[in-house]
Amino acid sequence: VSNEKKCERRLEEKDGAKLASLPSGSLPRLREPEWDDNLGYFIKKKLRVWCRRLNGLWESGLIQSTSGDKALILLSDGSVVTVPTGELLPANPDILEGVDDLIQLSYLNEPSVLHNLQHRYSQDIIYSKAGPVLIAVNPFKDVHIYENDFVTAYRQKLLDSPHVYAIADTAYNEMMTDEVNQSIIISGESGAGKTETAKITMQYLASLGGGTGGIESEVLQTSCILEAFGNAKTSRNDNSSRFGKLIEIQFSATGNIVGAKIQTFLLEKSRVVQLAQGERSYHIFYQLCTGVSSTLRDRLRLKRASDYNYLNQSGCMAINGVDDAQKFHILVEALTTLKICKEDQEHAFEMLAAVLWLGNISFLVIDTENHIEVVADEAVSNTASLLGCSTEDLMLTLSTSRIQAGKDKVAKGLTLQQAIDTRDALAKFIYASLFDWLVEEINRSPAMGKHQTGRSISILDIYGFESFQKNSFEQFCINYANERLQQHFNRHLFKLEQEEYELDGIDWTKVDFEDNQDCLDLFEKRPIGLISLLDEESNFPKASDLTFATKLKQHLNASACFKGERDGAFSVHHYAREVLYETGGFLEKNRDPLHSDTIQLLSSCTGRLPRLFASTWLNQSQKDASSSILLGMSAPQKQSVATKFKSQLFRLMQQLENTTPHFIRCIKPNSKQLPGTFEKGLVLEQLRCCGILEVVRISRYGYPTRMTHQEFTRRYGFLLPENNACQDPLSSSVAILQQFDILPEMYQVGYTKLYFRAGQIGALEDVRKQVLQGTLEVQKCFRGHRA
Ligand code: AD9
Ligand code: MG
Repeated sequence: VSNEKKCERRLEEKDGAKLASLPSGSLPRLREPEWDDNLGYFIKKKLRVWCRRLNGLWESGLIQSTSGDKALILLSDGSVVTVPTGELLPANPDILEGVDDLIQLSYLNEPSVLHNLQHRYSQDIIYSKAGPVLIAVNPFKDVHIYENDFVTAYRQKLLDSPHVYAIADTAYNEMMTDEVNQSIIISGESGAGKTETAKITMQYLASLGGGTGGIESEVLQTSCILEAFGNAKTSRNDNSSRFGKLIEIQFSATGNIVGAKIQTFLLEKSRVVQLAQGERSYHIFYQLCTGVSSTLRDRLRLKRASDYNYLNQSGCMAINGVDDAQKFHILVEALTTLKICKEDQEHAFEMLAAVLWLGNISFLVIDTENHIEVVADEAVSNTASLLGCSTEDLMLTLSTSRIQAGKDKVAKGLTLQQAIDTRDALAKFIYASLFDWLVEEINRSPAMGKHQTGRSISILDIYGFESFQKNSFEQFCINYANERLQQHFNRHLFKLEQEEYELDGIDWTKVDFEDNQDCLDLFEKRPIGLISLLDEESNFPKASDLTFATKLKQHLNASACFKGERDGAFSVHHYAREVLYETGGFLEKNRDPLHSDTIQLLSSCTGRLPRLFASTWLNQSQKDASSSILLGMSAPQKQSVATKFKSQLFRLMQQLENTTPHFIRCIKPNSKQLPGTFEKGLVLEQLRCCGILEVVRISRYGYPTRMTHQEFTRRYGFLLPENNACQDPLSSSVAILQQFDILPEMYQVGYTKLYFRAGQIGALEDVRKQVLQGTLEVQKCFRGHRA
């Protein structure tokens, strides 16, 4: 439906006949010389070039002379250097300095793309386009472009420069006119600005779709709750999201917000019990410890944050410029707005306090085999009382494991490490269950409609591609998710590109694109793929992280995307780059084991939430077991973390496939979270990782420079003999192209636009400039170029 509508709209705009290419005359052709064989042209015309210096960075300069494969370059700082000609690339003409859309550039090489973004960034213009993709470079300061007058300006189309508002507005309009669900997919690395961008998008939609009942403010409040429970300070970002989320905002037929639904993905549980130096656990713990009222503090038996082992292990308790106590009050308000009653709020806080006290439970080694007993102190009694179980049951669960011996179960003492693992597993389980419960509660809130309106905009804020010095199971899952999203991105962009050409009626031989299906197969193929083999090894009692690595090598070495490495490691050739994973911890993290004793303990608690968490877990395990039987597995099995994540991703992709996507790529300009600092190398790396250069590369195959016939004739029309001046824009465009006799393979004429291959506009610009400067007469300009 939407395509037909769009097509109709375009045909209405212009009834002109299709002009695929123009007859070529006998005149010599004016065109931008190919770069490879034309250093001479750049010297003669004094055109700028990029030259790569020894430090790998690009600088702009002018070629003075060439000799063999060396060129003498005058740099902008006045110095002259000798550079191999292979290290030179063409720079863009001045009129293309700081263009809104990268594909307007005549030359799409990396230094040109980078320079354009940096030029804009230095003027606080943080948004740019790369074709249909919005690029957002994190300003790390207030840029004052989100106030109400900006909302109005974008709404009324008074502004059309790239902006999140423009993307949100397009999505909103397409949803309203075409009645197709939309999605806004935000990606980028940690600290790049995804979550802020998601909030800015929601804020715009809320102000557009502000209906009655204040639902939009409730929708906005969800961010505050999710961030308190799901964000933490990391070394990369003081407010880093440790989960992925999709928020679907639903609208009525009149365009008002009627509800929202939140889905979350793979919360980082390990953070609850283990912190890296200088990082914090989830914000909520610190907010609770500092902000809680004294009566509730007594009831929760709460101490200061620094008294808890789970919080004080990293040497970081506060965040610069953040008032945790104040945040706590804002959080409570948000919970109340979303109709989570006081009683439930307190139940939730009890669970948080229980987790904190769990971390303070200690063990005493009682024999030479490292068996332990639980130290019966306030940590144990407080945990038990917060959960609603007896101290004895809690101590028994943490110190023994009951195993089946014939018909009976016998208790076996745990070693110190086993006891610590059991305690930490319980803490992680309670926290993750609390998070899921909270999301459910928010979704159940009356404000969060159950409406299936067919008019919705989903905003995806998911962890970006990660490649660290040491990569483990978490990066494995995150990068797999990004691989899936990348495929969605590629498919869509190629489709869009080709659709635009077809709709505008131009010749376009379909171009194959570099698919990442091989890499996805490497992850997903059954029975021989990374995830299947991981599951198989996870279910095998004698297996270890090392046998897992060996197994991968045995089975996957034939895949072009896989490389077995030494010492329990393997590499995956991702779309962004190769990542080395170390298998240490993979099996345990994938199994995510929880003793049946632990579940039994929670089931027996008097607290409402512990029982709820236990029964939810049991229900899920039953579902897993029946599906594992359906899948033909020999014994019923709990689904592994990787497999669960995979099916979540499949569902997500299905959901996204049914929407019209809009892509936003966030870029982090420096790693110090500083304003005004643009580190070229870091930005370039991200442009590569998030596929921006790929988009630009795709465009290079096609016709990256587009101008409507109106724009084109406005700029170059004066070059025509006077009798042509009054023609309609399309005919004028064609006349100009004919006059200049541009090679037919260098452009296409569409119904509404002209499409040029890279570099063409530069040549026309050159003639225009000379005519304007009076160095070339209009009548003679063609002859001049023929000479
Ligand atoms: V992570 O993968 O969740 O660790 P994000 O979500 O990509 O990461 P976030 O949105 O949290 O990054 O942005 C990091 C910080 O950059 C914010 O806390 C702000 O201080 C800053 N930021 C991001 N976008 C903007 C903006 N448009 N204007 C001003 C911004 N500051
Ligand atoms: Mg985030």
